[in-house]
Amino acid sequence: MIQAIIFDLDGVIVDTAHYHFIAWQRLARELGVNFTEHENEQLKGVSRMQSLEIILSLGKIRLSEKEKEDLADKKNQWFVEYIQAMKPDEIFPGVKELLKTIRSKGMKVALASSSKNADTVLTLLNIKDYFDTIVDGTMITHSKPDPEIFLLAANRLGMKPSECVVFEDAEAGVAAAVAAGMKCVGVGSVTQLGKANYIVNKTADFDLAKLQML
Ligand code: B16
Ligand code: MG
Repeated sequence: MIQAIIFDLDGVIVDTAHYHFIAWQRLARELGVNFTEHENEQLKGVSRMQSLEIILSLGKIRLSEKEKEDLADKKNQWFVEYIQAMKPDEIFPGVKELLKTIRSKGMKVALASSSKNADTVLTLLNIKDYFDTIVDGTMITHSKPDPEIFLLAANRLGMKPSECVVFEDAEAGVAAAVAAGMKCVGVGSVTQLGKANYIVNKTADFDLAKLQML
């Protein structure tokens, strides 16, 4: 029986994915790498360093570890700059209500984001209190598609993987949920998220009555 829901952050609760994209695109432009929304799909849900590696491999660019760290820092500074103006009304419509309804049914709610900036984003949006536990990129060794982040979230909730459902917008995130032995609701397109058990266009479109039938 499903007793907990684990939410990804970027692309599921709020569109920080857009801010990641424009920061990576700015860096790619400086490096002379062609980088569009299409290539950006591969970056969703994966760590900052892995994202940089993908961009460098697109441009067939080889750099030292120090140079990579400097570029990753630069991208992060831009991202942090972009999100400063975020307001609570940027939370996707209906998401707060969904979180409240889940908890009112006695189920647990966790947040599991690969982002090391998740705490800043949740604070800017003023929604930290909506979660029973928060797991972010600072607490894990392997980012999605590795199942570590979801297993840690379930563990902190005192739940078995089979009792959890994950909401994810990234291919790497869906793969991580499946690898964790959890059911997954994909937020986005069937083409990208075909391995999810159920797909919705928007997070709040999910009908909780379907939860036990996934
Ligand atoms: P940061 P999620 C992920 O967050 C993003 O989808 C991904 O694009 C980003 O590279 C990653 O966080 C790391 O973010 O650079 O802020 O540590 O989708 O797992 O909430
Ligand atoms: Mg995401």
